[in-house]
Amino acid sequence: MEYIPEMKDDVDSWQEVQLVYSSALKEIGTKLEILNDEFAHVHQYNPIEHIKSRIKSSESIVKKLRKNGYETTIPNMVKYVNDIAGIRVICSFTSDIYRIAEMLINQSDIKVVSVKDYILNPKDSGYKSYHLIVTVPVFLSDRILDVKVEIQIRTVAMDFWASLEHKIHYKFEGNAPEHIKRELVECAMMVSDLDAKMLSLNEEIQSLK
Ligand code: 0O2
Repeated sequence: MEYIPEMKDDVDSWQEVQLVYSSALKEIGTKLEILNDEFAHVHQYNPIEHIKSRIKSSESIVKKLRKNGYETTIPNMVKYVNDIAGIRVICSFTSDIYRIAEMLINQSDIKVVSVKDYILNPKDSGYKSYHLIVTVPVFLSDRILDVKVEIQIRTVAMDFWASLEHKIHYKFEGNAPEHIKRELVECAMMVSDLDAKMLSLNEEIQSLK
């Protein structure tokens, strides 16, 4: 059942939205932890370095709705903002990103809404990450809701780059000086080289075992 918030007063509705989305984050977080533990059991290493999750602030949601020309109502938040619940999965190697994504989307209760592979097709900024929007069932006392969660999967190096670029983006309100943008693109290339080298080193080590 698609999640459509009940029409109550705004404060009550926002609290319900937070409850529903934080439950969805717990469901996805647990699935990822189980996959990581099982992977470590079978392959003797953890593909996931760490996981960060957050509920988008009401201010950011309102900003996104306004940017896309929607009225700022609770039903519009749920309908048009796909990343109210966001989880970021930081992996050791690029190959782990695809493994984790595949293992997760193969689960029968997960429905894939969209996939954006910014590793295969990086943004002009140099941004690389694998984005999935999925729905996960949340079992409440009287209903089961399919709730959207945005999952960003990237390597430690990609995450390092994205964090700095995000800070710069906000500092200059999207208009960073050209030389900084250029250097960021160069750094993104170094990140790709580093990820490729670390992956091939790891594969060599694994083959020796
Ligand atoms: P914030 O502040 O991180 O929450 P959609 O979310 O699908 O409606 P969009 O922009 O098409 O809109 O989705 P996309 O491209 O999948 O990007 C979603 C999120 O990815 C962004 O959320 C960022 O977190 C991250 N992201 C995308 N592009 C970049 C980039 O060039 N640099 C960095 N550092 N992060 C990026 P928000 O809501 O834009 O921002």
